Amino acid sequence: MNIGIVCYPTHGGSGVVASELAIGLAQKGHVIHIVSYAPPFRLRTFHQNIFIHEVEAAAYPLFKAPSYELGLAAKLVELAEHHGLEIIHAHYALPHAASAYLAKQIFNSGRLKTLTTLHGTDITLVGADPSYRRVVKFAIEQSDGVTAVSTYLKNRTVEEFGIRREIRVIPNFIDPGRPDRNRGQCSREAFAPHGEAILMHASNFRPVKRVADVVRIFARVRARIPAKLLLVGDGPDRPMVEELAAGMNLGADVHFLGEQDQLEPLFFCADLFLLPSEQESFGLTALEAMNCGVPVIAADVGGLPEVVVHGETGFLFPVGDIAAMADKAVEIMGDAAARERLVAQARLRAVQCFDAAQIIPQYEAFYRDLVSS
Ligand code: GMT
Repeated sequence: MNIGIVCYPTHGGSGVVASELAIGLAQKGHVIHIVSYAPPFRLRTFHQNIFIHEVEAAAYPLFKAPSYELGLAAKLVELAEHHGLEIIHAHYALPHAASAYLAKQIFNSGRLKTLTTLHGTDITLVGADPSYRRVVKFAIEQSDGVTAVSTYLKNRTVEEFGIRREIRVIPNFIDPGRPDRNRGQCSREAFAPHGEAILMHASNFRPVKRVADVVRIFARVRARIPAKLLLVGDGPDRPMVEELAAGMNLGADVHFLGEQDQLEPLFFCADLFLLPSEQESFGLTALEAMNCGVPVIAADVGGLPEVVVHGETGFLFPVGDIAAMADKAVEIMGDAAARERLVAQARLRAVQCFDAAQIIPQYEAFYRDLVSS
């Protein structure tokens, strides 16, 4: 098939899922056109059958800002006309699904179908804002197909927007081979020269991730056992988090690594992954940690319970319960046998339930349903 994938190019989960889906589909012989405002970071190396198209949106003195939405729609129409696109797969409703709808109307042929994948904050945060919600609801209702990355997100979409149409749940996925390709690239000793425990967190440092909680959990852990913290990512909360860590005299034990294209090398240095988010429709980083055999301590919210099995592959606690999260981290680090069980179960669940080889065919099947309808 000839598939257009619209996504964000940045270090966010939706861009990672879209890029990995593109790679998996291209390996199966489909022709993939990636449409975004920059090449997605996971697609900066060459992949056969993947073509990258950057959207241009002209500035004009009358405009408050160039219209990315219109530039995206125009690019999609061009691809439909000149490259025979059969499907536009919009990752993240806003504005991608709206631009896909517009492109379909302009192209005006039954041949072009649209599929929207809802990822999380496009429904729970920004999409629910009164300034966008009517457009998001319309775009979801008008898509030929809609998927959500968790049952939680599907239900939340139905409640939040009163959607009645079918929404298929297709969970996010991992490549079970990725860990082996990234083993041994990170020196544990460089971060923890005296055998300290290593805790890790990775996110876009937005308020929804509660990175300050990560630092406070770490402070409690470090007060009881020697430990280091790896903080991966960047975003609006980073200055606040840096100040907090310095103010708590954690400076030398907290490593701010900034944005990293590959998390796997770092997972191999980590003993535990922390994800205490306020909201998480799925928690792709938790799944990626599990794929590398890293147990997860996370908030019991959103779709995280569909990924992390409490007591088996990690532990879930109420949002903000930093005392319980820290106690559990210390307990796990003090019990080698229990940690080993968690490590094995985390990897097993990632591979058994979220292998790309099982999930990508679900998208292919959906594309086929749409193309033949
Ligand atoms: O975490 C973010 O805010 C980024 C966002 C994105 O679209 O990149 O992540 C959302 O989509 C991911 C991929 O499906 C999910 O794993 C994340 O849980 C989800 N984030 C939230 O719901 C906060």
